[in-house]
Amino acid sequence: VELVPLVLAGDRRALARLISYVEDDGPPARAALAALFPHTGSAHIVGVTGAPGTGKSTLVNVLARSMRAQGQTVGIVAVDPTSPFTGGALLGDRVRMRDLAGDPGIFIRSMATRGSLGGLAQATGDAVKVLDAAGFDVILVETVGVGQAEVDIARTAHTTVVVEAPGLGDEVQALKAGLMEIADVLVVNKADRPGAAQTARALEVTLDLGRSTKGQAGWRPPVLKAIALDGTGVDELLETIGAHRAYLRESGLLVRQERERARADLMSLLERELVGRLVERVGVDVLERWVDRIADREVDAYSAVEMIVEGERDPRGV
Ligand SMILES: Nc1nc2c(ncn2[C@@H]2O[C@H](COP(=O)(O)OP(=O)(O)OP(=O)(O)O)[C@@H](O)[C@H]2O)c(=O)[nH]1
Ligand SMILES: [Mg+2]
Repeated sequence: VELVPLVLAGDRRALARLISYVEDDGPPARAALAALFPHTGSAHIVGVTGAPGTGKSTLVNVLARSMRAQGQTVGIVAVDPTSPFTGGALLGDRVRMRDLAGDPGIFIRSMATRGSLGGLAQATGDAVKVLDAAGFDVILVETVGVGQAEVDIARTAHTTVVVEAPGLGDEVQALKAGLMEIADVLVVNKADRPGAAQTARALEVTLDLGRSTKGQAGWRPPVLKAIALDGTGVDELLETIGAHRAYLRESGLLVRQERERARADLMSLLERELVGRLVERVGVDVLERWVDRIADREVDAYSAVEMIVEGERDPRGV
């Protein structure tokens, strides 16, 4: 908690340490987050997600540089999925470190997968809050869109950029559907490769078929093309992100989003807290015996839940 004033004053070392605490969770982190909370709410949070290897890290890198050129400060949170796909990650991230390190207006943080993915989503959301409180104008959150947890992380963003690339395999097409739903902006990266125009057209068609993205009647996700490697299309992407932000403000959606986020935060924390307390009160051993009973078809799960919550002590009468 003594780190809080330092973080608010822009101390980078304190910032890094506090995010580590947040990753580990625990009471000190919670106290610090509580103290920082009143200072959050001014950053524009931009999620960058997409299939593995589409060029997200490279794109985040050039985006951050352009934002800096416009005088904005940028926090970057890269969620390391430790997935079997991370071929490009190391390279992209190393390039990013080299290009952006040393600029005091940029702070880069990788979140490692520790424990459950749900925990990762929580920790990432909290790291974003810390950067928000520390005063960064924009926070870029890179996630690989392979699972629900990553999609949840993307949902904490105001603006979600989904990165595609031409010529991806069928297995990647499958996850597109879920990603399309959360996209505010679509980018076909690697436009220097053949098939980019085709991919962009396919996305437009999918948009025509789908329509309702996040219930945003007044916003159709634009499909842009980019070459992250040389920065082509990045200005347009930046403009589009700005336009989406303006749209959120003017339509009143920003306020509604904020409420939704607050609700989701509250519910997930309540769930964790209540289940944790219940497990503590009932005891893991007793829960295991309930599991046995359900597995033995002595009782169904619904009835078991009712009895556990009502405080029935021991299912096998020990
Ligand atoms: N041809 C071409 N290659 C690109 C472009 N952008 C990125 N790449 C390359 O694609 C590879 C993956 O780039 P990354 O930026 O690491 O991709 P990523 O989406 O962050 O990858 P993961 O984090 O592993 O999912 C690297 O070898 C990049 O150099 C582009 O516009 N054109
Ligand atoms: Mg990456």
